[in-house]
Amino acid sequence: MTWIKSIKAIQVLDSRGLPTISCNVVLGSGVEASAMVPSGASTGAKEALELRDGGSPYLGKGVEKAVDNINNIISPLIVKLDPRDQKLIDQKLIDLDGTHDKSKLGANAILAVSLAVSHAAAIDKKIPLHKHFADIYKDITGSTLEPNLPMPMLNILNGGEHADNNIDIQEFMIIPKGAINFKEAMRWSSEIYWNLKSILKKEKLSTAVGDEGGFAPNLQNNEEAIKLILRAIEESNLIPGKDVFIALDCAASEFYKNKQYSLSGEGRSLGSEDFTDYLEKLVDTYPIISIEDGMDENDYEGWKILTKKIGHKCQLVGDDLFVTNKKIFKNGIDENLANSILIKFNQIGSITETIETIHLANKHNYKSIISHRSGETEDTTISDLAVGLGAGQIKTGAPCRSDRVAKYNRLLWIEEENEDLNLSK
Ligand code: 2PG
Ligand code: MG
Repeated sequence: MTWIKSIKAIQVLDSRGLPTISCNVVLGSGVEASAMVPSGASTGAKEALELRDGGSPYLGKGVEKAVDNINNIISPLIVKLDPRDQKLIDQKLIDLDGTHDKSKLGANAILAVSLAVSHAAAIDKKIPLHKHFADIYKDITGSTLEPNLPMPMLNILNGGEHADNNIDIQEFMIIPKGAINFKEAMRWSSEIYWNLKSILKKEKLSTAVGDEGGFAPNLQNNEEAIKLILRAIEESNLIPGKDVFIALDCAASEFYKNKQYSLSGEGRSLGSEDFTDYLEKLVDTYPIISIEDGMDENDYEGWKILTKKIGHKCQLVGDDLFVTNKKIFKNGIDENLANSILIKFNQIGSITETIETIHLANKHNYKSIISHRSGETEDTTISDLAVGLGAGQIKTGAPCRSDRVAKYNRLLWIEEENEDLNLSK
């Protein structure tokens, strides 16, 4: 029988230079695997709790308590269990914590173990991680999915909480929908990224990058960002609205104050209804096919108006709105909010719960987009998750910076090694 021999975690650094957890699992067979957890900046209020130490080391951001929880509390409970039984292991972790938001042991501690166990089990089964995730999905839900390569959404211009510029919208992404395969999608995206850099230089704008590797210049307004990206697409001999489309993550909770959407970069504030008009105009003017967190996470009335107004012509993605939490998501589905969900496993804290949320989305015809966090590591688990569950879309930053390209590079290898997998359109 396959069994877990030991679990050990240490504190390492993420892409912002802040502490996070690296967890290593050793099996009785000698198989060994590790995983690291990401961390967000524009977090939803209802996310599971990321346990931080406080005090002065690392400006209070240390994760030594969470590391201790793994090494001293979680490890004795998990040792000897079968790593292939992800559902059982995650349930033990959830029960051991006992809180609704994983605030006792820390969602970062629980997720680190959950991820590392899945990696070790895949190696032990001698199958790629994405195939193991497909097996876990079947085990948890009783149903199967068609694996595929996700269409990438690449954030090439950063604003909001991810950059120190004056742009209110957090992410301006390109979607290379017309590409025939993942390799071509990445080539187009890299070319557009480099052409955008040349255009910014020509316009004497900054080419410094934000947290997710996209450029972060100061601009007149949000529309200028879109226009610059359209120019970069054209300079790459590609056609906006045919080959390449645009997606936005407004991360609107970050600029919703006193019931107003305060676009400080543009010097104006809009009420809910007016902000939905603003977004509708953008969708009608530009080849925008996806908008994430268009409204504040608690502005349900705004979400209802937005979904009614543009939900038929644009993917509307709930990130802070649903926080990968199946209970919160189910309420949103019942209320007809948005039509898609962003999936970030550290918002909920385990593989099993992440998969349950994706299953709920599948049952209700909501699209799932697998996502990185703005604070990342070289861990590539999300690439395999996107493939194995056939999610169809992944967003993991610009085609630049190792913490971002590690995920795209993993997908390039998966494509190379699996001729049967198609790029999802
Ligand atoms: C988001 C994410 C990732 P953060 O809002 O979608 O891009 O950002 O990890 O800071 O929440
Ligand atoms: Mg978001």
